[in-house]
This record gives sequence, C-alpha cells and structure tokens, in this order.
Amino acid sequence: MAYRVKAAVFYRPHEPLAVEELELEAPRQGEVLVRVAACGVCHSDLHFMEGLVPIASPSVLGHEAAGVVEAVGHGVESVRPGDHVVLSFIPACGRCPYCAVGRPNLCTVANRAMSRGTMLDGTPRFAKEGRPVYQMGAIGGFATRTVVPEAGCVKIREDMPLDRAALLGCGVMTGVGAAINTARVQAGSDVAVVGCGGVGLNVVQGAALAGAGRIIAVDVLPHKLELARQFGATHAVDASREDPVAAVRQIAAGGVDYAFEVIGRPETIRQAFDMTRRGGLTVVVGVAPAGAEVSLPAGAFLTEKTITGSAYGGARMSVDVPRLVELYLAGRLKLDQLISRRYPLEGINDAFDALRRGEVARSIVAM
Ligand code: PAD
Ligand code: ZN
Repeated sequence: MAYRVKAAVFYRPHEPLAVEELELEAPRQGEVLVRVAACGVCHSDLHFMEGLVPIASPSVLGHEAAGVVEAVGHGVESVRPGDHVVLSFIPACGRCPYCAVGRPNLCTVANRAMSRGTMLDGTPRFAKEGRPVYQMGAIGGFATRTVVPEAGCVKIREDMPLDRAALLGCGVMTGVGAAINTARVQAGSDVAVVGCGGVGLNVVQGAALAGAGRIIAVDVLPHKLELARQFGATHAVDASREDPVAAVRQIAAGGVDYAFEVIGRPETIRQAFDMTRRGGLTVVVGVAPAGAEVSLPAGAFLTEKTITGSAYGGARMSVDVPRLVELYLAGRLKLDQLISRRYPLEGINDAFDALRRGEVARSIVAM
C-alpha cells in the first residue's frame, strides 16, 4: 500500500523547496511508518540549499523530527503503532565495527545511508510519479508522514510534548552531546562556544549541565548573546566588535579548557583553536563547505592541544534521548526557549530565510 503525503522537496541549490504531494511506500521489513508531528529547521539543511554540501536530489530535507508510529514492517520489535518517537538521522546498525566499540554515531551502515539519502537497503521510500525522492538522514522530516528504519526510532514518554521532543533529534543532541559526550567537560572548567545558534546554544547549556565554570559565548549578533546568557553563558563576546580570540584569552587567562566551533567556517575553527589554552581541547561541531581546509600553527602542537570533530554529539540515541527527556521534564533542560517560531509546512521557505538572517534560535515546522 502507498500513502499520499505532503512534503518539502529539494531539487537544486539556490531554489526554494517545493511543497508538493508525494507517494510514500509502506514500511518494508525492519521499517516504521511515522506521522510527523514537528521537524526543526537546522542549518545543515540550509547548507544543502545553499549548495555548500552535496546531497542526493530530489530529496525531502528535515532531520530533526518527532512523531507517532502508525504502522510497522515485518520484524519490528522495539516500537508499535501509537508509540511516540524521536527520529535519529544516524540509525545505527548495531553490528559494524564502530557500533561494536560503542561509537554508534560513526556507524558505517547508517552513514552510508545518510550520504545516499536512503533507507539502510539503499533505496528511499518517497516517490514522485514513480521516480525516487531521497530522504535526508533516512528521515525526510519535512513531510506529513515518513518511513524510517526501526533503528532510527527512539521511543519516548507520551507526556513529553512532541514539538519540543523534535529538537532532541538534532540540535539539542548535537550541542549538549558535544559538551557531555565528546568533550566530557569537567566541572569548574572554562568553555568558549563560537556560534550561538540552534546548536551552539545547546553546547552552552550542555557545558552548564556539566558544571563548567566560565562559559563564554561568542557570536556576531547581540540577541544571540543575550539568549546564550539565558542558556547558561557567564560571559559574552561580540565578534563583530572585538577580536574574539583576544577577548576570550583575556576573560579566561590564557584561553579556555574547551573551545567549540558551531558555525562551520575555517576562520572560526582557527579562532576556536587559538582560544584553547595549553593542553586544552578544540571541538569542531560546525559543518564546513565541501572541500574547505583549515590551517593551524604547527608550533602549537608543542602545547599539547587536541582538536577533534563531534558528529551528532557522540550520540547513543537510545540512551541519550530518554535522558534528555527526563532532564526537560525535570525543568533542567531548556527547550521551550529554543523555539523562536512555528511555521506550517507551506511556510518552510520563510523559516529558512529567517534562519539565514540569524533571526531565530530554532524554528519548527509543525505538521
Ligand atoms: P545557526 O545558523 O542557527 O547558528 C550559527 C550561529 O553562528 C548564528 O548565531 C550566527 O550569528 C553565528 N555566527 C555566524 N558567523 C559568526 C562569526 N564569524 N563569529 C561568531 N558567530 C558567528 O546554525 P545551527 O546552530 O543550526 O548550526 C550550526 C552549525 O552546526 C552548522 O554548520 C550545522 O551544519 C552544524 C551541525 N553539525 C552537526 C554535527 O553533527 N556536527 C549537527 C547539526 C548541525
Ligand atoms: Zn541538524
């Protein structure tokens, strides 16, 4: 059986998404049909739309989603119709070498599906007049319904509001996870976060949850710095008015223990590295344009600094998502304040324009 759905489709860079009807195939073995409740608008989707990062086309974008299970394919055991789920854009296989050593965010099988824009078997479930339409992160969340791998479904408590749960699917997991899982920020340590958008604000709140001492927010927009203070930043640096490296080094004598880059540009990656103190850790969260390179001062390696990337906040979704839900319901994780605007699916291009202009912490598309 096929379903008719409404979805936002990416055809080529520098064009608005087309909101149109697609066919959606029923879930195959090990797959799940989900009615999407909400999907967040992340800068990673914007990178595809701006042609900075390649993606299969045509493609349904959207990878920060939550919804309700409507049907399951053969062999699905972990969820059933009616369950509330957060979707994972890295549906880890559980068997590859990365999964086996406890690094499911690096799963070979899921990352291959992600780069192809398909389910784990190499085919997508959306189609337009019989021709395949790919799905970002094995999700394609800007749609009224989608089919995802069972491994991409994380069951959550039904008293968790689904619109806020959607944010856990990317921005919150990526940001909080970069601080807690990737960097393992130590209580009392000094942290700088370069870029305080939807993901960076969550690095700030992840550092606060970990008990960091100074948390220095760096952005070029004063209202982002104001938001960062609400999420736990103790200091703010406006990089449009002063040199952020000098400013951070002055606030945290000589630099911070952990600096996070959450924009995706070679210059700001270099800034984050330069504001990291001797022996400290630089974490690159931002996704840089395809082919971009970063240069680092070779002499700095004598200072035993470490630089690493963070993919999906080192997520172990089945463990981390329920923990984040509990923290939210206990009033210890800010999600309400992240949702600056809500758009209907028809307004999705306005949501991306607002993101491009830096107007929002996060917008969600509510189906
Ligand atoms: P966003 O547009 O909401 O936030 C970016 C922020 O950076 C904005 O607040 C800007 O004002 C700020 N900014 C821009 N230029 C500068 C500058 N020169 N100095 C300081 N601040 C600046 O984006 P987002 O938070 O949705 O995403 C941020 C990046 O994280 C982006 O590259 C996205 O692709 C990446 C990402 N990575 C992963 C991952 O797994 N690593 C997951 C999700 C998103
Ligand atoms: Zn994202």
